[in-house]
Amino acid sequence: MNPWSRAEFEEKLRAKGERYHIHHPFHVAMNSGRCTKTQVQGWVLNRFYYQVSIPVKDAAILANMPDREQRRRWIQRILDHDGAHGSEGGIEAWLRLGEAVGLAREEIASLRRVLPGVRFAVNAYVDFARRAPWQEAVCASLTELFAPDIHKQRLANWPQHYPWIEPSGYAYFRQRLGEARRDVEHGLEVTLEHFRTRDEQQRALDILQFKLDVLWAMLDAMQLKYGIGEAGIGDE
Ligand code: AHQ
Repeated sequence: MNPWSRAEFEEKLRAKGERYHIHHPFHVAMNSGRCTKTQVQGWVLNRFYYQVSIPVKDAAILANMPDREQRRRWIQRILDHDGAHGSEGGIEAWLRLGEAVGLAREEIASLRRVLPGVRFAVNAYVDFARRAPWQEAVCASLTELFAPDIHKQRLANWPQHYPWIEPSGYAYFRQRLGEARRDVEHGLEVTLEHFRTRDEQQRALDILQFKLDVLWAMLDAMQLKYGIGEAGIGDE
């Protein structure tokens, strides 16, 4: 079969957005104000494991990148999360989100309450990034094609739905808006360039589906534990 044109290939990648976790029942409930404080806190607590795993994942990809030009661009992702001269970084901003929803920093940072399903899904992503060719791991990060919408949705809806959340906690979503767009530019360039034959292009779509499943499975675990709206099973 003939490969898709670059435009068609990009279109197929973007069409995967219909399976993005913005459509997961937990996020739909959260962004329409139907989550309890416990459910929002559970989400922040569990997502922290994803946040602290991102720079580890990105460092694994960096180690697999032979090209200096690619490393110079990719290394910025690690600094965005770990912080660098002047900026506190995304991990610190997420801890502030945790405090803004009424959690203690130590409770979040300890990772004690991260659910098995969340840990399992995040570890699958990091392990994939460690052993896959670096271009495939870059392709997996393209779920961020759809991330600006979800950050914008939170910034638009949460203040009115959850007035008890301290607004300073929203800094993370705001800073990701610009970072995600810049990340995706690089990720798309690598992906459209690397996956050439029709089979390779299909492989790219399958990799993106794997990462969509990682994000979806995390929310499945949270929904099972915390429920949605009404008090969930195991609600403390
Ligand atoms: O805050 C997020 C982030 O820093 C990243 C990095 C990127 C990757 O390398 O896979 N993916 C990602 C995502 C972040 N936030 C998620 C959200 O829902 O807030 C979305 C997630 C993604 O779409 O992969």
